[in-house]
Amino acid sequence: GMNKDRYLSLEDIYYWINKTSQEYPDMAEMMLIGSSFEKRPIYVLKLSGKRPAVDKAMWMDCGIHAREWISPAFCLYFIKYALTYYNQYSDITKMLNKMDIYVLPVLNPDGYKYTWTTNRMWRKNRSVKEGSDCVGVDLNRNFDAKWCTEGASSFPCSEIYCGSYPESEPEVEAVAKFLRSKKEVVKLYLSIHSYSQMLLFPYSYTYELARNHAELLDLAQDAATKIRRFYGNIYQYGAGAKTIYLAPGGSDDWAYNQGIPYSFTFELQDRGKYGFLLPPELISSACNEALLAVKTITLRVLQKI
Ligand code: 0X9
Ligand code: ZN
Repeated sequence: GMNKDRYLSLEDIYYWINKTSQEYPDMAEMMLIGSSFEKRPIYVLKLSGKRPAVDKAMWMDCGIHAREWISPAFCLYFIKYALTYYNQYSDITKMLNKMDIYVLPVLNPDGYKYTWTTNRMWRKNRSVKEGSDCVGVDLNRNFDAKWCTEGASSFPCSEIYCGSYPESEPEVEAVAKFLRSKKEVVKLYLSIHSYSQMLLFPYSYTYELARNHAELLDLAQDAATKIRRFYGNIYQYGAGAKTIYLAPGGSDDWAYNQGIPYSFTFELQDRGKYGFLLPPELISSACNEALLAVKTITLRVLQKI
């Protein structure tokens, strides 16, 4: 398929999102939730089953960090899977019948574009700040969750620059605004990154444990165990601060503190052999195992809510 064996350019992704919403008008609604610093549109696809309206939803975003190309590829892979196999496979049918699924394929379009044209290893967005020659804010340090404390930097040239204030970046503001407006219905938040093969959950801004730590741990463990059993790959799992590092201002911690009780950040393949430069031949393997983790966690969350 179009997005299984190669990475898509930003233009191709925009085209793909639009085409997909037209091919599935009764299941996929294209929503414009904001625009980037360089004024590119930020689109969400709202996926729903063919049924009356429901009051539950999940959210998944991809492409917060520009160079993590497997992440947007996974969002597209997931959308394709959901629309193709609805009413064919019971797992995705159940998910779409019980909840709306909001998918944001490229949260950081300016950065993604920049990795295709100029610097493949760019991480941040492309915002310009008066008085600094350095460009970009780390969008996963710009959310309002213990903003800019230990694990982020207030230095604009840093790769983990937190920005001038929480939600200073239009990409973060768009997501935060959308999720605030939907926080009563969104029960599960997923953010897709790479690399290192980890399933992380709050908190990352503190070593303190989340209220439902045991439950989050159990869900992550179940997903990691299934990946290992079916595909052989090892995923570490746990609270972010302990499992990866202390890092404030992240979307997962922010969403969790908004009252979304199930919040995860996935770090997809690999464990460092290729790192961010995961070859196109490995896209389907990375996506298949991530899909298993998404389905495992979502179906179990559906039992709880
Ligand atoms: O540092 C990050 O933002 C993520 N790792 S990455 O290598 N993709 O940059 C981890 C995010 C974990 N969650 C939070 N820090 N809130
Ligand atoms: Zn990342």
